Amino acid sequence: MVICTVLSLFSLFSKAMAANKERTFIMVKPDGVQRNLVGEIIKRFEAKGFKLVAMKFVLPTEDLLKKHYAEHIGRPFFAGLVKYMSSGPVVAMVWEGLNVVKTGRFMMGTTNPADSAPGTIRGDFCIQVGRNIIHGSDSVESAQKEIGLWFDSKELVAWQPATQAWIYED
Ligand code: DAT
Ligand code: MG
Repeated sequence: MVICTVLSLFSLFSKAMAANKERTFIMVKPDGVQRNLVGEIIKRFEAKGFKLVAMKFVLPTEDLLKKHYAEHIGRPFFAGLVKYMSSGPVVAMVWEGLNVVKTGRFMMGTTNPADSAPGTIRGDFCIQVGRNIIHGSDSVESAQKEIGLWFDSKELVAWQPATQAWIYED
């Protein structure tokens, strides 16, 4: 009986821990870098309470971008999208936390900044869909694919932020 209770408590604890470890791929696009919005964007994810797991400043190749945006191959904006995304350096990041994929999308705002609510990143800092300054994974599965494309597993840093007990109940 005691063992069962301990095991079920452990199982609940493990599930909560696993949920807190969801990851997303966030990227400041070339326009966000050129417009000096890198710090502003990082600040929002940091201040929210999410944990930075990896970050790099990189000039992406067209080959990498074609893989990253493979779901859009054939769309009329695809060529322009790859050209714009390869036109300058980007800041690629992995952020971790409870529901980080969905919350990250809320923080970004909708794809077209014209529809993004004020207070969101796209709502506050950009105007057109073709210059919407930030990328964020749209599902846990996309996040896993994108993190694997942009980062080597050795680049994902294991660390314990001192703030965790003040951000999560468990
Ligand atoms: P999101 O970046 O919100 O996930 P998406 O995956 O539908 O949006 O599209 C990827 C990017 O492609 C988007 O951030 C900007 C560009 N894009 C999408 N639709 C477009 C359009 N109609 N015209 C120009 N660019 C577009
Ligand atoms: Mg997308």
